[in-house]
Amino acid sequence: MNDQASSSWNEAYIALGSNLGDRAALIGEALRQLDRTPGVKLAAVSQLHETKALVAAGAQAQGAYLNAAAMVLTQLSSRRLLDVLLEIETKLGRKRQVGKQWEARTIDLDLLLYGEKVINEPHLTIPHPRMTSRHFVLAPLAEIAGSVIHPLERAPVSELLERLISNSSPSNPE
Ligand code: PH2
Ligand code: MG
Ligand code: MG
Repeated sequence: MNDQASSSWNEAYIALGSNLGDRAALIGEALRQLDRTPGVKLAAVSQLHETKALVAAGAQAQGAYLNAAAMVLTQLSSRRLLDVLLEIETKLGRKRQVGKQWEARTIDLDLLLYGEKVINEPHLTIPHPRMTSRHFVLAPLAEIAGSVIHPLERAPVSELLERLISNSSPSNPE
């Protein structure tokens, strides 16, 4: 796709998560920083969902997450928006270590959807490849984007959530 910032406003959806520090304050601050970014307007935010941490098989249990979803209108390209998300994560104390993608984190900002675009690049895959299998992503997202169509599944987010719930074990809903 064209990487230039265009003057049109595109709808993008972002997943937020935190399980380290003052989780609600960190999510609130991430949303404020997003809204303050030139070319980004915060348009909708879900409730905060407290969710059991999903960890790698065999890993130690972690503190519960707060998860949320947000919709922004943006003039930034998807790559530029991803850079903004990474910058905000760094400012809010996120430490990234190679091979530790399951560590507890102060803030995680994942780009889920960018309009109806499908992007497969080394550092950017849209739609987010794991969003359809994660209750902690789909449940907040369905609050603000239930009728939005997932461009690969060709189904609305509310239906993806229903499918996931009916296929998952009741003892482990997240
Ligand atoms: N994010 C992860 C790994 N595990 N578990 C919950 N409940 N919520 C998350 O946002 C989450 C997770 C990696 O990004
Ligand atoms: Mg992430
Ligand atoms: Mg994540």
